[in-house]
Amino acid sequence: MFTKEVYVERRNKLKKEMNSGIGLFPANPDASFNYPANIYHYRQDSHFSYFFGINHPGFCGLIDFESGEELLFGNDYDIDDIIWMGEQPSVARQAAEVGINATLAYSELGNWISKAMQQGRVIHYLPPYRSKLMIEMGRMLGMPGHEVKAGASIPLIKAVVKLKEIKDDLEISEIEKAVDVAWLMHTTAMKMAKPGLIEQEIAGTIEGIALAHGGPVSFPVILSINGQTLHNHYHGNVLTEGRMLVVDAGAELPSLYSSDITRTIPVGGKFNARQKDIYEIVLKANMESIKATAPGLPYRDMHFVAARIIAEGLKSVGLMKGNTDDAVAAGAHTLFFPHGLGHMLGMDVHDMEGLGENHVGYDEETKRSDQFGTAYLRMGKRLKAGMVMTNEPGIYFIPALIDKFRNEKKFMDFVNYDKVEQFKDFGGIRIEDDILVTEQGHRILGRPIPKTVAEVEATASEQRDWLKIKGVY
Ligand SMILES: [Mn+2]
Repeated sequence: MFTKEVYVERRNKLKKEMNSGIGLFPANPDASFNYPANIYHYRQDSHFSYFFGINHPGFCGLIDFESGEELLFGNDYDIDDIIWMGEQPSVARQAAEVGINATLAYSELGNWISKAMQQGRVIHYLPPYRSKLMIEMGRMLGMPGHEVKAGASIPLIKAVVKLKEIKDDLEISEIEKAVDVAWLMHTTAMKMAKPGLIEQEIAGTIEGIALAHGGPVSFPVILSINGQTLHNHYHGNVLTEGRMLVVDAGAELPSLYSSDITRTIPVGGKFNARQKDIYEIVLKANMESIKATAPGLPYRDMHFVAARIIAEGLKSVGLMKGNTDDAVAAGAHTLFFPHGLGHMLGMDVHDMEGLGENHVGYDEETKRSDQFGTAYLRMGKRLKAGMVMTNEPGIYFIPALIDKFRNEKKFMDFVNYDKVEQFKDFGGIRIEDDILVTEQGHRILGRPIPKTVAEVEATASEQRDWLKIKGVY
């Protein structure tokens, strides 16, 4: 948790954006997996954490945007809780630590809200995503649980996006620490990517590195020799020479700030000629689109910088043909690059995605494309200093997509399908960094993680130090 001034300032800024009604910020409840008392690792809601700091369930924060009053609802622990979980600070003390003086028992919350609603006050809340909370909020707001999400406040969503899209120095330094943990995760994966290992041995080890630094992974580890599947969570394959391992993984810190990094590693430590050709194209797309990143430009332009480099590169190796600009305008590159360049990053690995991608990644001026592939671009809006987002181009050979496009005779002028057929056993390559937009341009966050062919091959040729699971910051 940060100092109380941080939370006071964040709430004050929100009050400046909102001038009427009441803001309701519930903490995340616990979530059970195989029976009620066996619960998942507790994860606080990022918005509650941003404004109220407390990392426990059973709380709800309220801000009266008219009077400026702030109120925290929560229950003090009883003797049974203390026996099982140890002494816990009182609600009043936890509230004071984040600069709130008024507290009430959680059981008072429902009454408090109905009274406010009877007085005609508008209750603003962000869209809930956990069904338990939807049911509870529905009960308090007097509507069926499944209707709660649709009633989320657009003004509050817009205000929260406006505040949270700009990261201050404190937040940037947390994200950089999370990237430093990812550095150890990824360099360890590189050193372990030897023939004969099973994917899960590497996936489990790097997840352990995140845990050893105080947080879980920021999303389930994506690690596969079948890198053509964008989000592959199956970890049962044996690594063999001639394959590449795509590792997309990041760490979450106790402060909830996260990293999201992808590297592609040749099993055994050396890329073959065909792999190197494609790798260099993805690397160039990554590095040139990072180089072009600056405040004032729409991120969609960076996406198309990468798309053009990918199309041009694939032309140079005979997989695409025709005029590059026409190919990209037609969307022919999406056969190989069927996703967007990146997304915002913060406390959530897809920062604020739950508020609606169109509110977070787009603005009045930049609207989402409906073209296949480009529609998946989660972030297209104009950049401002302080924004943090990922840059993650890739080239994939997805046999089912190749067959589909070929059967539909799509992009016949731009794709050399006969040559593409020979790449159906290739897999995929993705390279991802976390980028801060600065006043001058941009900065790649955190300790540099091997990325060029020479750097990746050098690290992948090393032996892993089996004792090193901790100590990057
Ligand atoms: Mn990502």
